[in-house]
Amino acid sequence: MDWGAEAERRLTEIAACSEATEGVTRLPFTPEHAAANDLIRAWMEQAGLAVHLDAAGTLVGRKAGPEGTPTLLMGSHQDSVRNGGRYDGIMGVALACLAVERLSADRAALPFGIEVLAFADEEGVRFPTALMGPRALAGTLDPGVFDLTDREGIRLGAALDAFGGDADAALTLARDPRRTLGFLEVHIEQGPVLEDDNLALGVVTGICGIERNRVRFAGETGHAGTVPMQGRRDALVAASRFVAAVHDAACDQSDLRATVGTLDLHPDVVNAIPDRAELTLEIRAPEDTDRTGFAARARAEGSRIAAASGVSFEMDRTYAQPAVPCSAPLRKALAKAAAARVGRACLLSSGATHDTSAMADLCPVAMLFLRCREGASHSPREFARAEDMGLAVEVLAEALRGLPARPV
Ligand code: HGY
Ligand code: MN
Ligand code: MN
Repeated sequence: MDWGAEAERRLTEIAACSEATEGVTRLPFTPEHAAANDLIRAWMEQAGLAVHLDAAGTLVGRKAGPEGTPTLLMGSHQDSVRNGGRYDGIMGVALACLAVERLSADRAALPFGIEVLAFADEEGVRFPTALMGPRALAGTLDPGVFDLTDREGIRLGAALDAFGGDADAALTLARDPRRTLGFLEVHIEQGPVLEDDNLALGVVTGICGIERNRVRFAGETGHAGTVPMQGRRDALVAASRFVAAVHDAACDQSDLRATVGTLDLHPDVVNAIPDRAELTLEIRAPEDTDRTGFAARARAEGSRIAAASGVSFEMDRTYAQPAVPCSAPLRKALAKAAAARVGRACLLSSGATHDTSAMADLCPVAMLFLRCREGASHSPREFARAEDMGLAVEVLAEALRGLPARPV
């Protein structure tokens, strides 16, 4: 089997499960998600896995090991950002299924159980939270997330239940760490490091921490033509000053990233002064103290700008995931398998967050990165080579063969 070509075929097919034609838009608990799960179910069954949807909306493919042995978990997320790429997340599900198939082709019986997990919602694009699936397995899921709503006002819990999950039962999914060998995730790098080093694969050392904040400025609306400029309480002007101040402050901290990715206005008409401006501020850093310190300074600056503009200011954190180191023994297993196949795989950190970030609260974790053309991701331009995907299947299968049947 040409594992890379098969991976490319599968990813091309599943990319059509999208609500948009420019890139891929596949949000959790939608018809596109249901269509994608039908294809993923077939991948899992072809790999000889028994498939079920768990209460948190994760599609689980499982092959039990010998009686009493622990389980090695693999997988990634099925969802995408809006107009995203066809590799972010879903490639990790496809390659994990193919690696299990690869092992079966060799009749290689593993001394432990294996599961491939297709998580519903890693991006947190539809709802202002993320990582619900891995957090359910890690036992770190906050019940409050089920009351968060999307832009149409639909509660996450209602969307999950309607999709076939069960919000109440999702809180009881925590796995036993003693029976979990680890979690391995294969993912496109989403950056330029491997391509610049002319390398197909890399082994991740650690994943940055992240938090998302909902920021609200509220002032007073009025007629755009009759209200004098002096004394206006314009929410958008205050928000704009805040965005510029946060951006400039982040530029002074080399390994910190601060992004305002969304902005909603009210009344949002051409000839009225905005009385409400709501935005999201996302902050990432390898060190959690850098991230939380930056958030505190942003909050103070927002209050100062609001007071000077005669408007009110609120900043509420809606999601946070600490930075996580990857497990040295699992990293070694991936690096050894990669060295045997491709000569070497560099070590690199991840500025993107992943399902692995939350799985680290359950078990040892590790990630294998694939080269990403021009580092483009969260974009229709995202691309991974079929030959690199074929190599990743071989390396993942090789790494699994090398793992002991006891927690590393
Ligand atoms: O945003 C991220 O880092 C990931 O792709 N969800
Ligand atoms: Mn991803
Ligand atoms: Mn992503």
